[in-house]
Amino acid sequence: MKKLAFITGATSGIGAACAMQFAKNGYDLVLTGRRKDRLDALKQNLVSEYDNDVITLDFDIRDKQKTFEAIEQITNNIQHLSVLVNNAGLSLGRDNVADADISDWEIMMQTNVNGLMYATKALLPLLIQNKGQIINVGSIAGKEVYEHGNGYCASKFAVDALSKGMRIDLLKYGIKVTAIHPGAVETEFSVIRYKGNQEKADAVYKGFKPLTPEDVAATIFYTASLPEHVCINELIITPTQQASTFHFHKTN
Ligand code: NDP
Ligand code: 8X3
Repeated sequence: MKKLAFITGATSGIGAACAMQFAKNGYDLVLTGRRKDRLDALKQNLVSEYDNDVITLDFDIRDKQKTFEAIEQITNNIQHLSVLVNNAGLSLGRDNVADADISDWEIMMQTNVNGLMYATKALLPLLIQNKGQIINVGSIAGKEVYEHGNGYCASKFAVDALSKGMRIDLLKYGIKVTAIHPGAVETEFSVIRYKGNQEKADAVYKGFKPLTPEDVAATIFYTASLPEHVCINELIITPTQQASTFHFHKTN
């Protein structure tokens, strides 16, 4: 029987690469994000290339009611849900706690933590029904705190804690829970973090070869392709030239 992957934050970066990876491997898809034009373009692209059903849902994952309503309206079409990739997320600002904007912290917590919980809760009945898998995209920032990482690190530490808690609580339902914690991946992430300052964003990836969104998507798919009795609980993936949030071997 065909499987379905529900991917949040599919309009860009890791989420968009996951959409391609799962489509290529025969999965039907639900793709979410706020930017409807991007979702429409991605769907058109996928449908022309692969023979899969693709549903797109544009909503703000910080909005609990909209998230539940959007999922509710497609429940009948996604009975074969087997993988939820909780990927939607962002970082805003890289400032000292003393200077950081409290609304940046709020948006990161609402998106990276609340949004992940809303999508998970809304889809859990189907995941339980199908003994599915939840794949949470955390970050190396959820493993180690770094200078000026404050609010973002806190949100990703929460993703780490939630992933571990879900793994334990959902054990009895036969659900796999996997946390993927990437280091530096070149996406729109840094442009958003630095609020449109392309120069600062580009500087993040200078002097080393960062991960591509496709590298992370391939790893995520790998964890979804394992036999039923095998679960990867967590995985930290970094560029070869990055050993921690702080240690980089920059060569040019
Ligand atoms: P991108 O900015 O390229 O993609 C982020 C995605 O999240 C977009 O599809 C965006 O969609 C979606 N998103 C953000 N806010 C909301 C919202 N309020 N409602 C719905 N969707 C939202 O970044 P990445 O691909 O790099 O990031 C994906 C995940 O990977 C994030 O959780 C990030 O923290 C994590 N990560 C990234 C790393 C990196 O170095 N790039 C490293 C470690 C982890 P839209 O704007 O259309 O709503
Ligand atoms: C993104 C990686 O190191 O910029 O989650 O926080 S880092």
